[in-house]
Amino acid sequence: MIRLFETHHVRDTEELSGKLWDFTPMEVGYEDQVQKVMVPGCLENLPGFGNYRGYASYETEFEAEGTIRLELKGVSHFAKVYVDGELVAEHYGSYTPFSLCRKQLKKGVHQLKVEADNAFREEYALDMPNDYMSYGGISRGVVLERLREAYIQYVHFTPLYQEKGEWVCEIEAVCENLSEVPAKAEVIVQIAGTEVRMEPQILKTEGTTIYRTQTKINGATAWSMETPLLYTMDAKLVLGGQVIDDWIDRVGFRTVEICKNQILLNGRAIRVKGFCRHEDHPQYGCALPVEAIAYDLKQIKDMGANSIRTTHYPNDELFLDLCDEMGILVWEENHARGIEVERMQNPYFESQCEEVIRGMITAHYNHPSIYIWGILNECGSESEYGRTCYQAQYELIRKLDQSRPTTSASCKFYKDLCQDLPDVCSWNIYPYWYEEKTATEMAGNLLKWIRSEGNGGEKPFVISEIGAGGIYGFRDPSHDIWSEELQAEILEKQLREISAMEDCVGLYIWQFCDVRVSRIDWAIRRPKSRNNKGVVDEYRRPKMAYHVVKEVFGALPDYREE
Ligand code: ADA
Repeated sequence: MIRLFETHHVRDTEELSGKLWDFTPMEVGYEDQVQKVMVPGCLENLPGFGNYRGYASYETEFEAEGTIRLELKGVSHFAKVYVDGELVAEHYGSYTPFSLCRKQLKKGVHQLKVEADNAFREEYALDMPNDYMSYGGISRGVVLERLREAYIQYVHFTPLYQEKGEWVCEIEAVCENLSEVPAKAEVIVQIAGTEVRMEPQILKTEGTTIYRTQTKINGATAWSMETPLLYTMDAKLVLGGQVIDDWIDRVGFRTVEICKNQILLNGRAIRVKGFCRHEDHPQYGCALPVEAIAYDLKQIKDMGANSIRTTHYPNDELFLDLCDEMGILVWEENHARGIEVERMQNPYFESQCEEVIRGMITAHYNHPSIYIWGILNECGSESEYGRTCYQAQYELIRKLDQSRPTTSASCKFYKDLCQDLPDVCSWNIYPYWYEEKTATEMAGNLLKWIRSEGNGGEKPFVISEIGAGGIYGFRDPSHDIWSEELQAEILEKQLREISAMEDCVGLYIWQFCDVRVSRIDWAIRRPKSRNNKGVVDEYRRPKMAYHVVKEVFGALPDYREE
């Protein structure tokens, strides 16, 4: 499954994933392991491939004639794509989609081959052994689209503000002409009972043609945590009086603003009760089927949480579709965890970060659940060089999206040089676990510093990680380290102390479930080769901490004024 709804009625699309592909490992020692595997899926979850690093090839066939577009939603870490034996695309970036068009295909059956590489290489600046597992393979869906002479690349919808029951919105449609001749075309968008006809334009033969308009939409109900109402936005491309393409998405009418030290959703100050979540599962790796994602979200809601931070990369659109429907606020972040200044100076680092940001925002722009963009978790924000990267990336985000605030989770206590740059100051703290101090002390002192020498001014303050380790089933009356008892005890203190802080928008628990960590560098310091700070274990079995979170979060309203 690619999305939770039909994205085209006019364009002829076919999911190429959701079935078995021919799989050939390309590394030495695996020659006899040629087999059929399910796509999407993770390499490491195939029997005998738990620690595979390197290239592997995936092949399938499709039928087509004329112009096609292939969209791959996620291949880790690097992909080479071949159609009928010809290399037609290369892409680095495990967590963002990419696409390619081919013209004049002869009628018949065609071969698609994807070579995926999950090795750690110098030129893959964002992937390194880490406190999570960077899985390999075709981990998200693959779609084939049969196109006509032009098509809609995407449509972005921005609800700006509401005025006497009428929403003022912006619509931007980006179209590409695939033919050799310029042609006049119109884009007509149906949304919430309103038809928006965009000024006809000549579709250029080089590059894209952009349609933009501001429009008023009457009577739409706002999207919120309690009423996550979605509307279908159906855009049609009309050429010579004929509808030749369409592009359908779901949107929500809502605003996100910063007002002094608060984050406002539709004008109301929110209280963030969140979880950090990795895409990780012992059976599926990062390629969780939609049913498993939905189960995670059910547990998260059951504990009274209202937000998820997609640590530490952009997530599958199925996850975002579910969050849109379930009224869960999403902090979506680019792909970078713990990259210190030396590695930030890798010649590929900045361009690869920017590529991920571009891919993430372009693809996920319309999801009403995303209320903030995050970048560069715990990277080199204490250095002048690091600051130039933070600055460039915030600028890029603001160019691509003015409707959402920005942030970044830091751990560079009293040394961070970047607190003036984002809209929200976010900090990862581990009182009672890595630090002896109380949460009140740690967060309080930090906040004082942010508001003064830290240069963060009066901005909203969020605790972006807080938590403690506990191994499922290890019960110990003396509350030993790694016991469920100690984890529950620490979390309770952390949650109660942070929630009592007036000048703090809220917190994200590290983390929802236990996750596998890299064998290199990390497994040695993590029992069971897992980061065990989940409130459920890797199989989603609740630990004692689950009930503590449910009690504390359950008693706290979603908005701060209540
Ligand atoms: C960091 C980091 C997380 C995780 C966590 C931990 O703050 O952002 O990815 O590694 O610490 O468990 O120590």
